Amino acid sequence: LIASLEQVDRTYIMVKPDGVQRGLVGEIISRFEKKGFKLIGLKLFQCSKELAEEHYKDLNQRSFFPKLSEYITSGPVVSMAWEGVGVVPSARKLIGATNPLQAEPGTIRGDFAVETGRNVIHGSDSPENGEREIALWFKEGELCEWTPVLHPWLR
Ligand code: RTP
Repeated sequence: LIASLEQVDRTYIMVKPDGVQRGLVGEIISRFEKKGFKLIGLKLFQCSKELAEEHYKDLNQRSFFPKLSEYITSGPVVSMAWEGVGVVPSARKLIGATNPLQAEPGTIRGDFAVETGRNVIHGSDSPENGEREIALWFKEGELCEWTPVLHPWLR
């Protein structure tokens, strides 16, 4: 009841091409489901260079930007929108540090990745960026608002 008064946020989570190629999609979705967040958008998607570069536009002066764009467009990604109380920082915790060698065991990057340039997954870094990125990656009508009837204690 108290939790229901708290702000519900949305985050953009993306399994990057290496995660898709390595068969980690189910495992990753499962971690977010089991945590108790609500999936409101999901698609397998081959993105354009333009979209990848718009998504990472804050990094466009960095030396690794061309490689990052090449990486994200190298194969399909799985785009997801997740909703819940505190979902943005909590997802970042589930994901682990950007450099997988610094990510704790038990996190997605800590368990499944070695290199920063192949770190399996993306998660928005603020609720504002969550909204921005969801609007960027999903078209109108692709998100689904629904009420979990079997588990009303989860949102
Ligand atoms: P993300 O946005 O993908 O969740 O990653 P993040 O916030 O943990 O890290 P950020 O600094 O925003 O970097 C975005 C992505 O760029 C790639 N990267 N490569 N030195 C490098 O080669 C380098 N640094 C960053 C990673 O894929 C990182 O997730």
